[in-house]
Amino acid sequence: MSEDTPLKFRSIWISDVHLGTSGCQADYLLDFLKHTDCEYLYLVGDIIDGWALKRNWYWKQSHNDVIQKVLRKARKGTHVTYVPGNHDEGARQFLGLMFGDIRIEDEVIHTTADGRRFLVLHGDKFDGVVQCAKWLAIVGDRLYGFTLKLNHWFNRARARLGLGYWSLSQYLKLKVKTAVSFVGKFEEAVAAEARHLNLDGVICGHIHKAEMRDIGGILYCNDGDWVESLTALVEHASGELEIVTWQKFYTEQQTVPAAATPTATNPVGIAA
Ligand SMILES: [Mn+2]
Repeated sequence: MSEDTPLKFRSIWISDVHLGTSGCQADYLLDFLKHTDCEYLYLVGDIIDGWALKRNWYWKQSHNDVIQKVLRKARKGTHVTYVPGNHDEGARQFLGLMFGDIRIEDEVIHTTADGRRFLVLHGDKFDGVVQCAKWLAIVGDRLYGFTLKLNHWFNRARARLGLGYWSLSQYLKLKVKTAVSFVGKFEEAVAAEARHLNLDGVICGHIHKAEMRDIGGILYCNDGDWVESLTALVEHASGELEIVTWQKFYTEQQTVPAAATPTATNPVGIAA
């Protein structure tokens, strides 16, 4: 894949970039934006993490570069729509306005090349419907092995203090199970909204879990995030939707082809 032939898509959706936090994988996103081209670009919320910036200022050159890259795309003719999320809710006071060449909307309807209509929104408004700690959904099962170890030391300390056994791992396992059911309930609630509006599907972000599946006749799509999963949702010229994981492509690009490695033509090698 060369620098001057970007991958062409009809539309691209990205969300949960969290610029302004150390967790933001701005370099990967920059690489993705450099190597792709589209007619419609949707920024589906939590692009800049205003909450985190208020607590602690963190801003790198690559974070500027992401913004510059998006503004440049908008100037060059890409239709850019910014749908603010809860972490960048400050932008919600500008709904319906244009910011340079970027349109700011609370939620929009996107029609695919094959005529299907999708509701595009961040998704945080369903937090009230689905009451549960959302961070648990992100942490997931990976924490479990660690908590088992932690549980061992935790209960040794409790025993020393003359306290009875209390299973931290059991407690967290229950919480993780609740988190898994939170994801399911969130997805169903978002799909129900699209069904209510007589649409074919919904595209959102917020829970940092890329997904594309049918929920009772509604195509639920989540474009994931750029903190951990490095994913985007793309629409091909045909109208077909697909989740792209950029980490994989990025790694492929970094792989040096065998032909490029030094060979016997190296004069130093010959002299030796
Ligand atoms: Mn969010």
